[in-house]
Amino acid sequence: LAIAPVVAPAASVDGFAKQFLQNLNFDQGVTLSNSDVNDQYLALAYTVRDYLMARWFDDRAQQKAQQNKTVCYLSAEYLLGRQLDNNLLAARLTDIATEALAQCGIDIDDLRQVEIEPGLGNGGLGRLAACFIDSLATMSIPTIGYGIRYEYGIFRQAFNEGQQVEQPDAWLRMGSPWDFAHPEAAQTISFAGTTETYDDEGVERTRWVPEWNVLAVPYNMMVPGYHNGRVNTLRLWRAVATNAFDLHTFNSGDYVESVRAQTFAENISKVLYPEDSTPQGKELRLQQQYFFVAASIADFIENVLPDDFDIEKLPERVIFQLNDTHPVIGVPELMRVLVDEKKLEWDAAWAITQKCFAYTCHTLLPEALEVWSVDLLGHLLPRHLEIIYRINDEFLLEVRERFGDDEMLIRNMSIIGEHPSRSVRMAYLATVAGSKVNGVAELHSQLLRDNVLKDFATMWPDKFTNVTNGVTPRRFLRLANPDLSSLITEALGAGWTVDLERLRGLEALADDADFRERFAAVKASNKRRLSSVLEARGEAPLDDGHMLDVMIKRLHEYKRQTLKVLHIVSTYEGIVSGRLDVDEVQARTFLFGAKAAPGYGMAKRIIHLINAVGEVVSADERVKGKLKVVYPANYNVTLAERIIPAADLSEQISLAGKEASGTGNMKLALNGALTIGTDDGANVEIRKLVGDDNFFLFGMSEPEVEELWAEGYRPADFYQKDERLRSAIDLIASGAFSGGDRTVFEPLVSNLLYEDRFMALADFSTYLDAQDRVDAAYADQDGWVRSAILNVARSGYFSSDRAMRDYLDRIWHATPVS
Ligand code: DL6
Repeated sequence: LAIAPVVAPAASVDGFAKQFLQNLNFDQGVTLSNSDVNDQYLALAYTVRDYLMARWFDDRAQQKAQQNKTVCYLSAEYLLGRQLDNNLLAARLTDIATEALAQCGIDIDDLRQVEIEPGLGNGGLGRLAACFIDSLATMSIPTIGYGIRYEYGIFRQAFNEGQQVEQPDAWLRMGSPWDFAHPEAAQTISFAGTTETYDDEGVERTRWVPEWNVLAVPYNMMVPGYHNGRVNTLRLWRAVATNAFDLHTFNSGDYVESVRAQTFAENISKVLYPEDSTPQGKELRLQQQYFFVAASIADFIENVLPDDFDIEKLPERVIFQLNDTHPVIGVPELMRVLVDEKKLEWDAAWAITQKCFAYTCHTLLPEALEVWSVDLLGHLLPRHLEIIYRINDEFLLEVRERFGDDEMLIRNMSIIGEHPSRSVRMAYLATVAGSKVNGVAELHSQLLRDNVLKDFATMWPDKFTNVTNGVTPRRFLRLANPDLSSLITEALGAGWTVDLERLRGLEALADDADFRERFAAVKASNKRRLSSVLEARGEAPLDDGHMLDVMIKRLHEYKRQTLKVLHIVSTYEGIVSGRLDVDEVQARTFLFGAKAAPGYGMAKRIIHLINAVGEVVSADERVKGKLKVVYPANYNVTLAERIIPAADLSEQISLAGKEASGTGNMKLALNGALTIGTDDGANVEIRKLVGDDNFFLFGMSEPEVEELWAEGYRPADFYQKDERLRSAIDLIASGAFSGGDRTVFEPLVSNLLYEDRFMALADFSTYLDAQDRVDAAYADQDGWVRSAILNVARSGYFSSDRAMRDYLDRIWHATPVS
């Protein structure tokens, strides 16, 4: 039977209303009058889906027919944020839907609040993946994002007496209208067991005899391009037991034990690991990684490629982009598929594999570079370990050929590390296998070449490249900041949403007093909007006239939230001790948003300190109206979309050489916040673009950091030297923020004075000087707004569309679908 072509419903208010009511009746099983907001939200989501469906079918069919090269983005994390508004915007349905719902007596804003964002990522890396797939759809690049459909995403953060407590993120509990399960397309994924050789018509081959397996069931989500009628796919895998019941156990009467097997399998996609920069070598995490990567590779080969596809041509049809090391086990997996299943010669398989993978590194922290114990990997994936050993043997032969028998070099470059115990270095495996290796900002890529992967860069200089990160202007300007977007569109026309460099046109308007006034009015209104959001969450409202000083990012010592706290404490101490004239101090609200990895004790202490300082400062009459600290719990994408447009000052104060790029820095600059920052990550490029006059630089440069370490860093010397620093630290140590109990923050104080791995104390004095410059600049409101406009005007480079163009030109070489 021919399948009837799917036609999108009529794009009219009446057509939309009709479809919405139908979905309410037939999918939710309620009438309008007895529906609640969740029913209405789900019916609205189904309606938006209905409009996108025909395009989605078309795109998948066309992708198969056209045989274009597909970008397969392999990422263990996608921090998507809410979907409704993004999809309405992409499909040009926002006004139609608003009006259609109004006709039904529903305020669409009430439905927006119901959506629970899928928090399937930890922070920057996962949010970057979400920005990239948005851009690729908007640019009509055939793409499949592959990942894991965690049942529980990043934990919900709450505060109990100022301390972080974690609660499970049951994001699926009210339904999941944006994805489609396809059990018929499930892949069987195997684990453990042994390997054996066998005679295959005179050729000795190896095969894997696994011990157990699970089903990987794909859930497809639509990724609509902005106003281009294209819809790509994000395919997230969920683990399901292959046999719901172990029949033997079942028959023996142990029903409970037989169900346990199912739970065991389903654990694989149960929860996102909440560590963003210190991966624990946990078996379940390796299971997750192999699970989604093996399913994705099999899916692409079996379901996306035509049946008669010549596998030797694989590199013409796909590039698997490795988003950090999490999917790197895909390298031996593709080798296994090509050698063991497709029966290719090793060398031919390796040549194909190398062309099919490229690797993005997202860190500079040694502890963030994933390694897997050989024992664990060999136990869970025995055939893969054999393959990794062979890749390594052949690679080390190449090293010997190039550099001679330099045993130290060989040991340093080996994919297998020997200390402290034998392990597989996943970043090295990715570097050896990848056709390209890129860092995520100029400085980061340079440090990869010069330090982290130096020997590899010497061996293969052309393999290394840079692609500076970017953010999607659709979500982070057009949707998050509608008033600024309207102002920009009025000034420049609508094209900036897909061509962000057009923002340059605003430069001339920075000198236009009327435009500045309107720009400032937008910022003020965004602050009021944020204030209402905070009030609705039970926080105090924002005070008028305050500079909004924002530090939103994961809590990590290298990002130096402690330095920010020291600034707050120092200002507070300065006012109460009379060192600072209260009338001279610029009124500020310090806003933090940050989650700490649950097992990261020091980061959790820092959260406690921020909240403790906030409580004391906000309650002290002597600083009333001048200083306030706000720390809303559970910072996520939804909250970021409210904070960023309201911010005046963006804190990007990591120790130089530690933040790979940062992307919050880009979002804040794009929304007209001025940055106070070190020369680190993408700050370097932001400063270059917006200009020194519109950026507050402080702190040591990366070479200065190295030099100070080499000399022997003694943080206590800085404490002794700087009275402001001494007073601030002494105040914390005195128990002033812990009800007189000196023990509460003692570990934090000692860590700062005697270790301070991220050199907060060394950068303290230049940080405070830079904050004085911020105050002076803010006092000249006209000048500040001018700088803010120039920040927006010069941030076009940080669009993820540009980042995608760079990946396409330098790494992927894929072309748009016509
Ligand atoms: O590239 C996206 C994002 C960068 O902007 C951050 O600078 C970087 O810390 C983050 N990396 C990670 C991975 N692990 N660590 N650390 O989240 O990637």
